[in-house]
Amino acid sequence: MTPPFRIPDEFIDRRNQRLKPALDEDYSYLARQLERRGIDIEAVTREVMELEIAVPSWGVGTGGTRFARFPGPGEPRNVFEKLDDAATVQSLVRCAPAVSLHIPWDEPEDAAALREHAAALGLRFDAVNSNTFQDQEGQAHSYKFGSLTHVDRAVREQAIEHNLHTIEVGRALGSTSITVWVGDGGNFPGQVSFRDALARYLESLQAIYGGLPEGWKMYLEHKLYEPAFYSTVNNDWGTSYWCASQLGPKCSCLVDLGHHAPNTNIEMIVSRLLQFGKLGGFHFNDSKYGDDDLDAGAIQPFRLFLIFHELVSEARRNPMFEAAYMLDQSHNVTDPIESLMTSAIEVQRAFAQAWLVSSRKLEEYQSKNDALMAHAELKRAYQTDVTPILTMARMRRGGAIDPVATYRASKYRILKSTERPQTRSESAGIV
Ligand SMILES: [Mn+2]
Repeated sequence: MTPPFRIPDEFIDRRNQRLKPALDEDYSYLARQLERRGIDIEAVTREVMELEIAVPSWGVGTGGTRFARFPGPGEPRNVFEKLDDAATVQSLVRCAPAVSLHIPWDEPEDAAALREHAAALGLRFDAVNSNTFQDQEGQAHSYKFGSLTHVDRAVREQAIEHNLHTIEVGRALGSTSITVWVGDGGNFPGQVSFRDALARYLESLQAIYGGLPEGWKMYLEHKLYEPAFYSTVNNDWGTSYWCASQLGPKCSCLVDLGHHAPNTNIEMIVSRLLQFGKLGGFHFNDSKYGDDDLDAGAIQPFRLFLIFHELVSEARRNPMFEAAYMLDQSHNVTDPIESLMTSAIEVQRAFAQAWLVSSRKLEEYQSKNDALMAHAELKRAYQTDVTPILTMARMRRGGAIDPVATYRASKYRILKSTERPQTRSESAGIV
C-alpha cells in the first residue's frame, strides 16, 4: 500500500526560496521601525517561535450547524487520518505540534499504535476532552437530562466513569490534562434547581479530580447557553472559578471565546482569572452573535489582541506562567486545514502585537490618568503589522512563508480525496 501523501519539506523549502528576499526586506524594515521604539525585533520573534497552539481533532473535518453538514472532499475518516491532517498543518505553520482528542469520537482501539503514529508525525497529545453531551451506542443511561449533574446518581456515576476512562486514554497517549465541558442545563425556568445541580456538578468533579494522575491538570470550560437554552450549570467564569477553587490546585478554568454573552468583556475575565491564579487555558475562535465557532480573529481581532495583552502582561510579571492554547472552531465553508493554519497565525499575531506594548509607558500614562495616551499605547502595538515577525518565526522553524499558497500548490486536498474515498457522516459538533 502506498503511504499517505505528505507535503515534502523540500517542496516547502523550494517555494520559500522564491519568497525569502521580500521577507528579508520587510523584516529588516520592521526591525528598524521597532528599534526606533526601543523594541528588539529578535526578542519578539523568539517569543513567537516558542508559542504553541494545539489543534482539535474535530477541527480537521468539516463541522456543521444544527441544520446541516456539508462534508468536504478527502476528509479524514479516522483518528489516524485526523493526525495526518494535523501534521500537515504543523508542517506548514510550525506552531501547532499538539492535538487535542475527543473521547469517544477519537477512541483509539490501540492507544500505543496511535501514540506511535503521532510521534512519527512529530505530534504529541494535548488535553483530552470528555464527551457526556451525547449518548453513545450501548450506553446504559441517557444524557438527555444531564450527565455529571443529572438528578439520578446512576447517570452521574456513568458520566464520572467516562471521564475517568478519558483520563486513562489520555494517559496511554502521553497527554497530561483533561478538559471537562458538559451540556447540562435546562430549557425551562423551574426545570432544574440551580443550586442542587451545581452541588451535584461539584460532587461529580471531585470524583474525577480524585482520579487525576500525578502531574495532570483539569480544565473546566464554562458556557452560558446551548444546548440548554435557559440555564447551564457551569454558566460563567465566576461559577467556573468557584468550582476550580473548591477542587484544588490541579484544576483551573478554560476560557472559550465563544461561550459568553455578546459584548462581554472577555479580556477582563482573563485578567481576573490570572489575578486569582486560575487561568488554565483557551479555546480560540471568534463570534458575532453567540457560540459561532468562527475562525480566530475573523470578527474581533482587537479583542483577541486585548486578551493577549493580559496574557503577555502576566508572562512579563511571571516568566513561569503558562496556559494551554487550543483552537476550537467549526469550519463550514472553508478547507479545515486552511482555516486552522490561518487561525493559528491570527493567534500568533495577537500574541506578537501584545509584546510590542511598552508596560513602562502604559503604567506611566495610567499613573497620570492620561487615558488618551494609555489607549494610544495599546493601539500603536495593535496597529503594527507584525506579519514579517510571524513569517520569519515560521520560516526559521522550517514552515512555509505562505502556508495557504504552499498547501494549495501541493494539491494535498485533491490527493486526499483519492486516498480517502469514503465519506462517513460523523457526529462532531460545537464544544
Ligand atoms: Mn470549547
